[in-house]
Amino acid sequence: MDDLERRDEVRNICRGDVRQLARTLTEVENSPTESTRNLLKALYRKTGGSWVMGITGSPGAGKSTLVEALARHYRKAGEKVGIVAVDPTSPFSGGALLGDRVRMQNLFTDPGVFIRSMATRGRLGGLSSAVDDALLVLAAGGFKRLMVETVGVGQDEVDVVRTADVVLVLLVPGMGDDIQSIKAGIMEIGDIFVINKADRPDAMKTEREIRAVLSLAARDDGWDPPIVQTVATRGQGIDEVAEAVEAYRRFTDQEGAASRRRAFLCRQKVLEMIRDRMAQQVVDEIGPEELDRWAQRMANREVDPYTLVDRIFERSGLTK
Ligand SMILES: Nc1nc2c(ncn2[C@@H]2O[C@H](COP(=O)(O)OP(=O)(O)O)[C@@H](O)[C@H]2O)c(=O)[nH]1
Ligand SMILES: [Mg+2]
Repeated sequence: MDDLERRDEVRNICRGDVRQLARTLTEVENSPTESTRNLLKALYRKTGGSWVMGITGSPGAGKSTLVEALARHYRKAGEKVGIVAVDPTSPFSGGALLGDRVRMQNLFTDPGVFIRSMATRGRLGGLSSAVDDALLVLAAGGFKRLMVETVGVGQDEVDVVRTADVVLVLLVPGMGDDIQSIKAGIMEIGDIFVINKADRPDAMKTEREIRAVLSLAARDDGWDPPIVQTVATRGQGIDEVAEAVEAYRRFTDQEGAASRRRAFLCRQKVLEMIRDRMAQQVVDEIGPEELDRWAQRMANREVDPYTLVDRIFERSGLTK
């Protein structure tokens, strides 16, 4: 199939047609085919100028609430906002209290906001390529201010936000030891730290703890991650978060760091796509049952993984 056959879809997406966007996002999430790739190729040429904010933190930290408040902030400035929530507990995915949904309703009916939730299951190649493609579709739809919400646990989720243009790590007061234990995972990917639920006691203490952890390792790029306190439910501190985000954007643009970082991420992405596509090709070639049989033999220690991969490569014609 070539681009021509999907020309109407491309046009609809670029017009920001909500139903078309929803359909295409489902296709991208579940079963991207060669035809999907052709569509994405056509869309890629229509994108650019979009900017991705990754928001991560523990379940219940207030990520969705913050994302919602930020969405309102950017809407006031006339920006179109695209949101991808990778969070099983997200109100966006319908797992929320009724109150949350009622609160969200005017965002849902605003055509300038597109919210999509994504499950952590999914296609071969994993979550981050599914999210990347979803963001591409939204960008083509004119949603230039993009936000991705993920829980800050699990490598998949961390990988997803890692590729964002700016990473916001959300913490709540009174985490204490938690900050120590999560620091290995997400502390070093945070460009901005948000202490949400600052209406609770000990927000200042938490800020000092974060400061202490951050001071252990200076960043290569010289950026000193700001810490902002918010009460997302009341919209407090949201302007400050947005200001910190713009400051970081200016910083990375100025240093040329943004384009270096993009080039680095593009390299990662290409390698990842090669891996995915080769893996898919191999699975298609030898068949999933055969793969299962080999895996069982390996589990029985009848074959070592090196020999196994050699054989599979031979079988699928990948060895030169
Ligand atoms: N007290 C207080 N509660 C908040 C604040 N922000 C969010 N919440 C509540 O915390 C709960 C979890 O919020 P949610 O945004 O769903 O968290 P997520 O799991 O990180 O997306 C909800 O009941 C929110 O209303 C805040 O700043 N202060
Ligand atoms: Mg959430």
